[in-house]
Amino acid sequence: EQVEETYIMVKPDGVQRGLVGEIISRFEKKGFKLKALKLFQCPKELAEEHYKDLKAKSFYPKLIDYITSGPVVSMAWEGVGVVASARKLIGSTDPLQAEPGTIRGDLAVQTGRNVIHGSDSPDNGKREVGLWFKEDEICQWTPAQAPWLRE
Ligand code: DAT
Ligand code: MG
Repeated sequence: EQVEETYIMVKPDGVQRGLVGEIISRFEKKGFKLKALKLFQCPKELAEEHYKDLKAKSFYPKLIDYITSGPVVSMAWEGVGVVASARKLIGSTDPLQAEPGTIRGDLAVQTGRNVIHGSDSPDNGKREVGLWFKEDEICQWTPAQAPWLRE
């Protein structure tokens, strides 16, 4: 089993709506390991680099405006299978299609305000954690509960 990392971000709407604690809590309770966390005003250049694969999309300018419209909460989470599991916890891109019980399914109503980002592959997890965090912002530690989460 491969230990992976994923970049999770509460988007500006999630911060404005007071959903930060609720969202972090879901990853914490699941049993993944938090490695980095910050409230952060994203500069335009970083938003563009993060979403560079979507540059040709019609919604791209609005997406960049949205992500840079207020502070975000940036997180790096680590664990076996964390990338795909986080995507399941998050739910479909369109919150109206997202299953109840998922973050978007429970907390959002529109794609353009879908409250959270999660990396879509282990490679992108690494890329995005490296993009949003400096080396000295990432903590290497062993949670006390580790032996109670995995045998
Ligand atoms: P996800 O965030 O689920 O990985 P994505 O990577 O395809 O989805 O797109 C990134 C973000 O761009 C998404 O969270 C919201 C926005 N977006 C995607 N498709 C959109 C659309 N058709 N209209 C408006 N915004 C869209
Ligand atoms: Mg994506």
